Amino acid sequence: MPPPFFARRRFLLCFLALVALAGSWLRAAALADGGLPPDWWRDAVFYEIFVRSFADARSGPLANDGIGDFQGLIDKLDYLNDGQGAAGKSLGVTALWLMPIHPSPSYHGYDVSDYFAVNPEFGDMELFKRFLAEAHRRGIRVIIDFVPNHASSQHPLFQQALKESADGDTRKLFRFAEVPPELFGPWDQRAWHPAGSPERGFYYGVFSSEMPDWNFNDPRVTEHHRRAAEFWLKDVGVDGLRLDAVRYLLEVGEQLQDTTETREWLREFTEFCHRVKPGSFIIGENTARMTEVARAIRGGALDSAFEFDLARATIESVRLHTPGILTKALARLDALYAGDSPWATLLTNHDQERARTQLDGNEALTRLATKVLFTLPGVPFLYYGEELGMQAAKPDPELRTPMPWTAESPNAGFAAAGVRAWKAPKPDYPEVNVAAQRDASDSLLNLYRRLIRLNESSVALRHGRPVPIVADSARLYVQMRETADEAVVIVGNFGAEPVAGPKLTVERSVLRSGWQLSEELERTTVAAPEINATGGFEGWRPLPELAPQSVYVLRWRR
Ligand SMILES: [Ca+2]
Ligand SMILES: [Ca+2]
Repeated sequence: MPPPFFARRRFLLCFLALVALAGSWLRAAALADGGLPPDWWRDAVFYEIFVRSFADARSGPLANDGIGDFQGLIDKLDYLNDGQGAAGKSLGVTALWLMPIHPSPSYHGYDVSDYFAVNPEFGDMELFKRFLAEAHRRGIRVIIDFVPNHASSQHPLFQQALKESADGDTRKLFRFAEVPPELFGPWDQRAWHPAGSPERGFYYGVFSSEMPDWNFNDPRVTEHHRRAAEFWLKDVGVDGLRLDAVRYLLEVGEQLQDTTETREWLREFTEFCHRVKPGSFIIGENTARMTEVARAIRGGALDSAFEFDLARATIESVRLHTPGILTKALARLDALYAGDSPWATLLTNHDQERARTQLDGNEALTRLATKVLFTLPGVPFLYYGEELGMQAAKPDPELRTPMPWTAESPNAGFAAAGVRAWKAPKPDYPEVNVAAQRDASDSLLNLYRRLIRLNESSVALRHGRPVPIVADSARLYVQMRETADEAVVIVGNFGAEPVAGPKLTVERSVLRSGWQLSEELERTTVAAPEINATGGFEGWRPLPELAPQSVYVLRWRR
């Protein structure tokens, strides 16, 4: 019979196991009925999809028109996450961001002509809801693009405004002026556009004449946007919104971006979304520098935002073999957010050259950048096709070409072979496609799978508190983060040659002797350090040598 201490401990372990089991059952149940645990997005890995380019249905009313649609998306959900966890063969992402799905005159959809409907080329609302249910069934949550700053010039309200005289009521929903107060916008583009005839004046469209800015000083605009947000979050059941171009909502005098009034509007809008759907996730596209992005997030204007400075630092660090660029960016973020990490990490999105293109087509560097991405603090976002190493430079439509599923000519499995696709796939699709990489264990696709699971399994990796760590070589990438019962040290060699492993010193951490240590990424064995009374170690050399372009994740578990 064990002594009472062990009996108590066994009871405690059983109890904890039951609690964990109940927790996972509750999570699954919550996903099924649409309820959302708070901050679910902090544990998610997001995948950004351009519906037009993902998959054309093979049967039904939307089939074989060369345009991706919701049915095609449903048919490919098992590729993204088959709901079987590590036992399955899927990529393992747990959330999707769909680029605009609303009716729009453009191919990209960032000029919305009806905020309450879906683009008929993609399907109808019933089909969209079926897609949503299929995603939720697999444990995948879905956020959609929401474009608050501007409408389409084809939006019925703007069309009506164009017809009105200068004091017309609908004109007040947009920014009209008899004479433009200034001709140019924040990046010296033309921002005031003639409204058709001299007596109708000009209107403001920060992006283009096809995208008239809403006038947020008119309360009807806020009311319209809130009704639309409530419709999608509550009636349709999406799990969050990705807000487009949030720097530009409210202009104040000559200040055309990053105004206090914009952050205040966003804070109230985000609160509204949380009220109508508790747990809904509001992430913004703010292309400002990290100080401004942090001000928005920390002030409650957004739950999260893309950390574009960090993305640039990641790519440049890898491209120039200079981890210091990234280390400095991370140190600034740690200071700005006091150790919290609510921001979204990425290598690229639909507006940027593909990662492999930015890395001069180099596959080894692309793999390295990917390893760095999924070992950064934050919430990772991945743009479709990056997991295959697609390459593309601007103009924008080239960044948004059909997903290559197979080597089938001429549509790469995106659409049936006899169909004329809305856009041709990239010419390297015979090699760069899902089928070619799925079963090749050393493929980029399989590296993504491994990294996504590693990232999802480690709270310390995603959101651990930063721990000061000193290495005896400044040429290496070294980070440490910890939670109450886990610690990770990330060691990277960004160079093309092997180097000697560094000696690492930590003064204090959560570590205690007896915690289990393993290396989780490069599949190597490491020597454990002597942990002192404050959780520190001195001059520890975990690896004799670091392979070229490698990232090691040394992970302790209690
Ligand atoms: Ca179609
Ligand atoms: Ca605006």
